[in-house]
Amino acid sequence: MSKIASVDALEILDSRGMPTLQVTLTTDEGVIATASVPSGASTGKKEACELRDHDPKRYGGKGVLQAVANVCGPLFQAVSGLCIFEQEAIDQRMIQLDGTKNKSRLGANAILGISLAAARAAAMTKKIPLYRYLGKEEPLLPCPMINVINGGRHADNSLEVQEFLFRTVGAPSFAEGLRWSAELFQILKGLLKERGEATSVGDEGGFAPNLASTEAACELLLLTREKAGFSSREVTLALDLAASEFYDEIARRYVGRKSKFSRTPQEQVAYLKNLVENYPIDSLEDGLAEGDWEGWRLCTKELGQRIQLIGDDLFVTHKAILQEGIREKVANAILIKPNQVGTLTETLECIHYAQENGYATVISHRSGETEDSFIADLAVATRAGQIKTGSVCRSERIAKYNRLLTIEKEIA
Ligand code: 2PG
Ligand code: MG
Repeated sequence: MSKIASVDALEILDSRGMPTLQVTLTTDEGVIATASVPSGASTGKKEACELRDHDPKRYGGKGVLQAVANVCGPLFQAVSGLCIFEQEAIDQRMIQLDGTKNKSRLGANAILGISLAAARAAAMTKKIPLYRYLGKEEPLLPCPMINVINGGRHADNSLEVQEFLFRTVGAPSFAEGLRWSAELFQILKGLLKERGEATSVGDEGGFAPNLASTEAACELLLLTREKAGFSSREVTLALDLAASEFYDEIARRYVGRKSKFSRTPQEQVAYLKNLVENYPIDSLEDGLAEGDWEGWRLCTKELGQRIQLIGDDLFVTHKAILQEGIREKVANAILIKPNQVGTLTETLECIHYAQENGYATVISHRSGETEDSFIADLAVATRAGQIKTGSVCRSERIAKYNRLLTIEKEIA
């Protein structure tokens, strides 16, 4: 009993209007679970392969009908009849059938859809919440990292840095942290309006104003914090530079695409140091590019004792790359995105490995999201400590925060 009886998939749209997958899995006991797969804009080179159709007549080549067919055909054949509680066996079967290093034959998007739907079906079968099924220890609510200003690839504005975030590190509960964040967001909106700046939002729900520089954005966030009445102990700033997006691998230089600068890796580290000295920033993500391990090493040496240094494109949720990072003393935290690796089992392995080695873990959304709130349960179950799932607007982001509010009430 509790065996996988059927699997179906549908091409749906993500929050950017791009096609992605929704997978529905049914067990022989009639339990029906659905999961959807997100998609990123600023992707790491070593991410598992997101299978797209490349048919120019549909969605500009971005359709996922082949991935849908893979779910319904070969992947279903591979997992059909497996016990729903054997997550590792389910994932392993799919990995084996795919047979490539980066899941490029059948698609990490197709594989992840089944992987997540299987876990959800298992929780439903046991009649327990997903976070209880996924976690063996006491659940822990994460501190939110709220992305209030979007730049880089996530907005058509002047800002090079992809994400400016508030961290409500001093909040006594998740609900309070979220309230603080929502209040900060509204105050920021007012300040932008006063200055005649646009209050339209980017892909992840943060504002996308045409501010003059990274520093100008940080100043504005400081003013916002002050106006909202929060201290430096209660609310801190974080940046995701997504620096792989502006690194020239041949010249080995960081070159601005929206603003004019060209820096060597050493200069980039000095620049980051300067930012941390001038602003209450206690977390930097992808401050260096994925291909610049020299720069990463230097940055970790200079700043690793002082603040959180998160590897996103750098580690792409791959345990083997994280292992190398730990050996090389690179970064001290990892961003976790299940679709970067393509199965729940590998995601959990990577989280546990990071935690065992003293690296902080931040569970993350993608810029292209759906209303699926799986990562909220994942964050609680794994005691990740932090979650980054966009701003406090746009329903695909809010779905995760609202799910966390529900969980917090449930476990109180
Ligand atoms: C990031 C993510 C999520 P994307 O770089 O951290 O915020 O963006 O999904 O575009 O990779
Ligand atoms: Mg990132």
